[in-house]
Amino acid sequence: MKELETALKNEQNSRRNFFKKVSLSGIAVLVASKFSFGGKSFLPEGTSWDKTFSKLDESKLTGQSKQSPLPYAYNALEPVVDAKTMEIHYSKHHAAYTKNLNDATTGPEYASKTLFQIFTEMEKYPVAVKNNGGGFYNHLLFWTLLSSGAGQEPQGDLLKAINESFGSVDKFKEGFGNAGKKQFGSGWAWLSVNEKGKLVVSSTANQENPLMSTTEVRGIPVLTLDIWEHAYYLQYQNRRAEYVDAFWKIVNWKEVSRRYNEAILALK
Ligand code: MN3
Repeated sequence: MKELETALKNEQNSRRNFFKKVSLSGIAVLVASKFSFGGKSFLPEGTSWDKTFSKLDESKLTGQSKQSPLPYAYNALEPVVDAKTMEIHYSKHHAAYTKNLNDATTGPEYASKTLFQIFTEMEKYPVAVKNNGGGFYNHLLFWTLLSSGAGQEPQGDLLKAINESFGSVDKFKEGFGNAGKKQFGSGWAWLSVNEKGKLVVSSTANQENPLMSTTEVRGIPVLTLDIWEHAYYLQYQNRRAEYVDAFWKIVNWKEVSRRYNEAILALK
C-alpha cells in the first residue's frame, strides 16, 4: 500500500511538473488527453470500471438496443443546427449505427452482455461492435445534451468542479472547443469525470468514447460534441470551428449537471 501511494505521488508530481512546463494558457487539458493515466490500476482499491459503470443509468443497454425518441423536434435547435441535418443525423446515421450494432451482436456470446460491459473489454470484440456500439451510444448520449432552451450556464457542484479543473467556465469552453476543433478527421470532444472524480477534457477518433477500455482518457462522459462532418456540413460546410463555437448556445446544462452528479455517485 505504501509503495502504491509513493508511486501515485511520484506520478502526480511528474504530471504536475510536466504541466508546469507545457501548460501555456490553459492548454493543459489538451495535453492531458495525450498523457493520461488511463487504465484500471488508478481506480480506488476494490473498484473497477465495470463496477463503476454498472451504477450508471444507461448501463443496462444491450446489443439489442433501440434509439430513444429525440427529446425535441428536428427544427428545435435552429439556427445552431438546422432541421435537415438533425433529421438525417437521427433518422439515417444514428439509425444505421443502431441497426448495425444489433446485426453485429446476434451471437450467443452477446446474450448476457450489456453494452457497457462490452465497452470495458473493448479490445476483445470485433471492430464492427466497437464502431457501431460507439455510434449507437454516443449519439444516444449526445441528443440528451442538447436543448433549445438557450442561455443556460453551468451551476452548483458542476460549476465548482469546472472552476476547480479548468480555472473558469470560459477556459473550460476553450479547452473543450479546441479538443473538437483540433481532432483530426471524424470524432468527438468529451468532458468526463475521471477515476479520481475530476473533470477532464479529451477527444476521440471515429466512434470511440471514454467508457471504452481502448481509449486513452477514460472516464464517465458528462458532455460530448459530435464533430463528424455529417453533424454540421449542410450548414457550416468546412467551418467546423464556427459549429463548435455555436454549440454552447444549445448545451443542456441541466442534463450535464445530472450526469455529473450521477458519475460522482457511481465512483463512490
Ligand atoms: Mn454523428
